[in-house]
Amino acid sequence: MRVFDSSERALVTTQPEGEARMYVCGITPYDATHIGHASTYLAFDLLHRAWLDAGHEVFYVQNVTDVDDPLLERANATGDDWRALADRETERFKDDMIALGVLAPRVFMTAVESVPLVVEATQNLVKAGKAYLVATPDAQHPGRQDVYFDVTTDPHFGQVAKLSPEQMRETFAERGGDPDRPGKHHPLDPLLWRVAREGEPSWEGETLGAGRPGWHIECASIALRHLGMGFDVQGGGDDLIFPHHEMSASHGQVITGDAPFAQHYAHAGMVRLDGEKMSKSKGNLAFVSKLRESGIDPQVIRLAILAHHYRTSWDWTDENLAAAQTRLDRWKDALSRHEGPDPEPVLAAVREAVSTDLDAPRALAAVDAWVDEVLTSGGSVAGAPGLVARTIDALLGVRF
Ligand code: 5CA
Ligand code: ZN
Repeated sequence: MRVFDSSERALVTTQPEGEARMYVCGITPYDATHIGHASTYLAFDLLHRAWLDAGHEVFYVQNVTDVDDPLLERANATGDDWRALADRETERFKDDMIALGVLAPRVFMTAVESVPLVVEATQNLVKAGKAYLVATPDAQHPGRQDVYFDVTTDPHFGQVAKLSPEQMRETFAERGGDPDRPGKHHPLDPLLWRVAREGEPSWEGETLGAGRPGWHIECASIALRHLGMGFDVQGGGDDLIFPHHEMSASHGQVITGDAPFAQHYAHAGMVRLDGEKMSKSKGNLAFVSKLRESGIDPQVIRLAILAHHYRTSWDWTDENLAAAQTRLDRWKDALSRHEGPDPEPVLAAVREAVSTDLDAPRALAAVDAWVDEVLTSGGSVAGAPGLVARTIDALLGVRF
């Protein structure tokens, strides 16, 4: 199984020792799942399937960031209870993933569930001098302190994204970081524990005081707990390369004194709508659940997404859906027959395409070519459509 490693900027061969271990960053459930999210999870679903096909068991872990600033802000803005919002959207996400035929992670852990892990890891980092306290500006509660991670304690820091110091600083500020917070030792130091603020949910933090987890330590703690160091693939969208995956890796490395956090880092490109990255903060969204409610077959949504290579950035349009519907209809027609041309080359071609950097468009083209042949000239191999259908089901997740 080969996949493009964003850190090495090259195609690499994954080499799981027995069970393959994968962590993919999950949703922040303050709104419904959009096509961009779905596209990222479909990419890693293909990796999951390719590993299974190669004979590996797969230990797949995914988190849910069910407590975070944007979620609390949304709940405040709409007068919703933050927990009800998170639960509702997490359930909707699961329904969407099931409908799209995504194989479930073995462990699906929420940020709230990870609190004890985060508290333990953060206390240990403070004790070891790898994390430090920063006073909060909260006049009502003088003396309360947030906890920050000291990035200079990790000799491997910067190895995931391999950005210049200027690029790191700029990207950190754009993606939720706080380079200018007074009291920090280094502008890039990320938050580990946010001490309780008025009106915000908080959890018991032992010596840290009540508070809630920072973002990167959430994923680092969950990955370490379930997968351990050196797991095979850390995945997510390419908006997470820096700072998120850099910081989670760094946390893992400093907590364990071991490296690397993950053998490989793989990232999906951003799906756009009207030329801009589809994002909850911008509101330019196509929701999977809305499309389903409007009667669109989830298999059509799946095929519409798989028509694009996962590393490209592409625009979601209605034409994508129309093309996928046409493709699905043709496939159904061909697969409902009793005979067809030799199916073995299609199986080989789909396997080859998926195991070479998850090249779904090439896999779809191989099936299209076989389907064209069935629909134009038939074919004489009895049971061929059955084998092709099972290939499509196992490797591409499209069921008939
Ligand atoms: N909870 C964090 C990860 S720990 C988070 O980024 N949540 S999210 O809801 O914003 O995104 C969920 C996943 O979808 C992430 O892997 C993210 O990289 C990916 N993603 C977000 N927007 C897009 C998009 N427009 N296209 C493709 N993938 C996207
Ligand atoms: Zn994450």
